[in-house]
Amino acid sequence: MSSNGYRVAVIGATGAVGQQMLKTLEERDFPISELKLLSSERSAGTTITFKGKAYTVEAAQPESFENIQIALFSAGGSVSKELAPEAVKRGAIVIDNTSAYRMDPNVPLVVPEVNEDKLKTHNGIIANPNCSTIQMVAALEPIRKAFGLSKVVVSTYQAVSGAGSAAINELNDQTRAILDGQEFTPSVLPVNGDEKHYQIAFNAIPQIDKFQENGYTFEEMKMINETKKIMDMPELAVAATCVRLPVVTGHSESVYIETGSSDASASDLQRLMMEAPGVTLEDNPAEQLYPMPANCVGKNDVFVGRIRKDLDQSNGFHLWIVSDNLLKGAAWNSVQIAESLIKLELV
Ligand code: NAP
Ligand code: 3JM
Repeated sequence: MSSNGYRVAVIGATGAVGQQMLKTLEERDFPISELKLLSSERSAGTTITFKGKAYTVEAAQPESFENIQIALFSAGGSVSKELAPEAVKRGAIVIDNTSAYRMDPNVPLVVPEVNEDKLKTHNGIIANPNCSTIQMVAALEPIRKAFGLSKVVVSTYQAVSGAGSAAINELNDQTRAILDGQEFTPSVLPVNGDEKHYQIAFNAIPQIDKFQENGYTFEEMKMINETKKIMDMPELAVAATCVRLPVVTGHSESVYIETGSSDASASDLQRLMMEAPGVTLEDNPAEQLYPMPANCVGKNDVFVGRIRKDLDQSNGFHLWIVSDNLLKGAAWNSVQIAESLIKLELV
């Protein structure tokens, strides 16, 4: 570190994740001596204010990374594929928010509450998991540690902000059009740039990211493969169904798990959630207390409630897990990784 901080670049600084990244860096008072804000040609030349100082956004290119120590990437997989190696070549540590390197065996895939130690094995690139994976494993890891884990079946209720600022605009515009009785043509969801687009306002779309040959979507396969990698359990049975909802921010998940032993009770799991780092228990049916996306926006924690024992399966439990997808799901987890790198003296 130079005298007053690190030389940091944010790639995708004008996007939904990049904006939260800057807000989080500011809130955490992350030690920065020099800040470079990068985007595509489209936003180059625009100005972003960080800690009261105006920065001009530049178009990202290999030379942008000269002298950078920490590069936070959230500009899509193809940008990471092209530019992350260029940043590493120039001596930067890359924290990548895209799916480009997550399953690469040479790249640690890190949720600090779960596997911070894996940072020590990095070779320049560290991958930030998918938003839906992060909030789920943060809640499941303490249960795995205490009682073992053999099976996970998850259905998600995901917010549009996970698909970028174009999807947020699409939801707002469609909602307004429908309420005003106006015509509209869907153009962003389920997959921006794909052939078919569907209405998201007042709807639910059971497709997030592209379909794979096995009938699962890529988002579902991310959850399945990333969960096994982060928890270091290739044998764990995981199934996922990912659904997009007309919610702006905050992903919800209905999760069924089977623990390794039949010794656990619902109150054991509640106690574990109460003690888990980065997790807040909100679980009191008598007072209708449970997590909801509208209440988690702007908060870094993962919120868990509705914890029940399955009525037929003695080692089966149901949980409801909610978090701000742009914070713990993306920006906060990335900044947390950067803070861990400093703490472990890896940067
Ligand atoms: P977004 O709102 O659409 O923003 C995209 C950002 O990438 C903008 O800053 C854009 O710059 C920039 N960009 C696009 N093409 C570029 C290029 N060729 N070179 C440099 N910059 C480029 O999307 P978002 O929601 O912020 O998400 C961005 C990426 O983060 C996603 O594609 C995804 O890979 C990742 N992500 C990860 C998670 C997670 O779960 N960890 C969650 C959401 C997103 P302009 O302003 O110039 O267009
Ligand atoms: C979340 O490469 C792209 O166009 C981005 C697709 C994308 C991803 C991804 O695969 O990196 C959009 C939204 C994610 C993610 O975090 O997996």
